[in-house]
Amino acid sequence: MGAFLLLPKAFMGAFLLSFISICSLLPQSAVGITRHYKFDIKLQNVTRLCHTKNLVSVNGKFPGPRIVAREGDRLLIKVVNHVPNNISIHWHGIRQLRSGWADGPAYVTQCPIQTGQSYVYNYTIVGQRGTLFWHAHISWLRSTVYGPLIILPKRGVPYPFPKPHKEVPMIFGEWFNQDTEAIINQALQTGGGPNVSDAYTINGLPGPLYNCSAKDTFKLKVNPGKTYLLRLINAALNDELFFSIANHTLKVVEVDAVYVKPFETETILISPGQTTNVLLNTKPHFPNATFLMTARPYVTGQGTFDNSTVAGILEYGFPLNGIHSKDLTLFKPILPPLNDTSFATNFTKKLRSLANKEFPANVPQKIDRRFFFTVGLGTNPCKKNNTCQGPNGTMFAASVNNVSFAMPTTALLQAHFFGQSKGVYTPNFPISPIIPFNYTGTPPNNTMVSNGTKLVVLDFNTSVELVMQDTSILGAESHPLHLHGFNFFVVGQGFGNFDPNKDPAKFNLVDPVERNTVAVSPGGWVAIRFLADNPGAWFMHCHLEVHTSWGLKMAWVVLDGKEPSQKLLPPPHDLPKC
Ligand SMILES: *[C@@H]1O[C@H](CO)[C@@H](O)[C@H](O)[C@H]1NC(C)=O
Ligand SMILES: *[C@@H]1O[C@H](CO)[C@@H](O)[C@H](O)[C@H]1NC(C)=O
Ligand SMILES: *[C@@H]1O[C@H](CO)[C@@H](O)[C@H](O)[C@H]1NC(C)=O
Ligand SMILES: *[C@@H]1O[C@H](CO)[C@@H](O)[C@H](O)[C@H]1NC(C)=O
Ligand SMILES: *[C@@H]1O[C@H](CO)[C@@H](O)[C@H](O)[C@H]1NC(C)=O
Ligand SMILES: *[C@@H]1O[C@H](CO)[C@@H](O)[C@H](O)[C@H]1NC(C)=O
Ligand SMILES: *[C@@H]1O[C@H](CO)[C@@H](O)[C@H](O)[C@H]1NC(C)=O
Ligand SMILES: *[C@@H]1O[C@H](CO)[C@@H](O)[C@H](O)[C@H]1NC(C)=O
Ligand SMILES: *[C@@H]1O[C@H](CO)[C@@H](O)[C@H](O)[C@H]1NC(C)=O
Ligand SMILES: *[C@@H]1O[C@H](CO)[C@@H](O)[C@H](O)[C@H]1NC(C)=O
Ligand SMILES: *[C@@H]1O[C@H](CO)[C@@H](O)[C@H](O)[C@H]1NC(C)=O
Ligand SMILES: *[C@@H]1O[C@H](CO)[C@@H](O)[C@H](O)[C@H]1NC(C)=O
Ligand SMILES: [Cu+2]
Repeated sequence: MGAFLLLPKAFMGAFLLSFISICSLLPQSAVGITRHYKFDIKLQNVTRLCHTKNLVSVNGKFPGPRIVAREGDRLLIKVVNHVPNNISIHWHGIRQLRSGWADGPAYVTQCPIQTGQSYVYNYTIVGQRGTLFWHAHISWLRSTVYGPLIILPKRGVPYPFPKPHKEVPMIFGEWFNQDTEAIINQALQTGGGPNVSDAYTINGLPGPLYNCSAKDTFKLKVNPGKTYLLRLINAALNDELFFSIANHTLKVVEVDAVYVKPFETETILISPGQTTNVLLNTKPHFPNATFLMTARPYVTGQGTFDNSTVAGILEYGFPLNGIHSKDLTLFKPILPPLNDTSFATNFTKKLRSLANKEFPANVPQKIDRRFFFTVGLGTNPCKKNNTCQGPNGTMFAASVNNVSFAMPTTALLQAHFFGQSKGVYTPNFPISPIIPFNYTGTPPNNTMVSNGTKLVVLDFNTSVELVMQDTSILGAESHPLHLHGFNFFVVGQGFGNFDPNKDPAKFNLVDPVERNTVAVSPGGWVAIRFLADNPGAWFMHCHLEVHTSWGLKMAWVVLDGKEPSQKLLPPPHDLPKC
């Protein structure tokens, strides 16, 4: 009966009887429907900050179209490539149970879709509801090719919080005046750090704090005394972001499409690859003021970065009584300092799974395999006989356990599925650092990384514990690590070197947050657990795109189980070829 509360009062009165009859016919486990989308990858002229850029877009939209589905639905998304670039699309955070061919990272689960070609991504949303997003997963094309992916609960199933008056996706991005493909290609040539963005954006709009940008401002028009669900998504290329709304409190209710124990905060921290649903209760009466909603980065690295601030405007829509909103007092939020690791730590500590009967936290309690990975930057020798622009004339690199991942030229998943891994990858990714050192102490003299296309192979249903340790080799830095194909539980986090004797005793195995992207603390570590119940080849990488480009990535292969229902399905007939 609780479901009645979800309906607006007028609706309830008029349709109570028919609602009851429909409800009784529809069991909650009703299978979903199939939803068809078409993504035409096209070039589109977009002007921001007085710069016009011919950028890669989906259906001529920037940001791209919104996908809305329900838990249990099947999605069939036909992607047609009309641009000169190769493309592939990733459905970030979707589990892709047995449908790994639809995951999307180029050269991992598929060859890219070439110019003039198309591919139908075909997958079912199983056991997930909340906010996710989709984005290009090749080179830096996700800088303009991204959009929200919203999964509503099954029909008739309420949220575990009061039904909001309205739901509003807000997707953060980074705007570059220059072509981002040129930026990363040049950086990989010179070995130096790539140029930083010119602005941050909310729903593609930089807002009034930039030159020539006031007309490109995201406005959220609200009524007093209502609850709004803001679906926040960080699609920025290289920056974690603080976000706050002046004079309003946010209640966090979900991250990465998993409900959390609600808590209130003035400011949230959101890393690239993460999503956060917050409830915004508007003021009970028209406040005679407007409020900025701002975001700017949380920065731990040593390089240059975009320290600018994106702003949107929260505007109370009525009764204006002849007052123009521009005449109202405008309040600005105070965001934490750019380097506020104390805030970041306190915020992430508050995130806990609901862990109740309806939404249990199925944390693996018994562990089959343990892994310890260092993550961080390093260097490669300068290939040319001149000097490169990385540290001391070298080239910037990044690695996991000192292996800088070399992308194959054919997709890992095909190589695995057809038993043709020879010459594509080797199954010998180091389970711990080959040469242990003081990871967060004085950096070692030798900063050079090794490279290879090395994978970890896991048996089906292996329960995994992975500790990821930041290194201080070129400065301690926060790295938002994203795992494809799984959610994981964040059972522990700390600073300094992980202590395998002392730290596990402090793990939270009761209600740790469950998510798909977690930031390794700068100069610290994070411990995650997951059950390898999804056969396929699964990418894991830093979601700061610059670090991914430098090699901070690796992949897992999860073998088929014995039962037919535990095996990867064969590839679709239209799977792109390399
Ligand atoms: C974008 O602008 C350029 C230069 O003005 C023009 O040549 C081109 O046709 C435009 N492209 C689109 C897709 O509108
Ligand atoms: C989508 O995948 C399912 C499961 O493999 C398959 O049965 C179905 O035919 C596919 N649909 C299309 C349109 O390819
Ligand atoms: C907004 O917050 C500021 C600073 O805390 C306060 O001075 C002001 O009165 C508040 N305004 C409204 C309309 O809530
Ligand atoms: C951002 O960086 C520029 C250039 O380094 C500096 O001049 C400016 O003060 C910085 N702004 C903020 C808000 O830190
Ligand atoms: C609302 O604000 C405007 C501008 O700050 C002011 O002129 C006006 O008197 C205010 N009205 C009320 C009802 O407070
Ligand atoms: C953060 O930056 C400020 C000003 O740049 C500096 O004084 C402070 O020591 C820094 N804090 C940390 C934790 O690095
Ligand atoms: C973080 O929490 C600690 C302990 O509660 C507190 O001392 C510190 O001030 C908090 N930091 C921030 C930035 O709120
Ligand atoms: C760089 O190497 C090329 C051959 O690899 C050689 O011809 C050239 O003279 C070298 N330049 C310098 C400045 O050493
Ligand atoms: C660069 O060289 C200087 C002097 O040899 C050394 O102190 C520094 O640690 C080196 N930096 C890196 C990143 O290797
Ligand atoms: C590692 O280096 C840090 C910073 O210099 C130091 O505090 C710590 O004691 C060192 N740890 C070990 C195990 O040597
Ligand atoms: C690193 O270099 C310093 C100075 O060149 C030297 O004294 C030290 O022995 C070196 N350390 C190692 C581990 O090679
Ligand atoms: C990988 O390492 C080998 C051997 O050290 C080196 O020759 C090669 O240039 C490296 N490849 C890349 C892409 O860094
Ligand atoms: Cu990183």
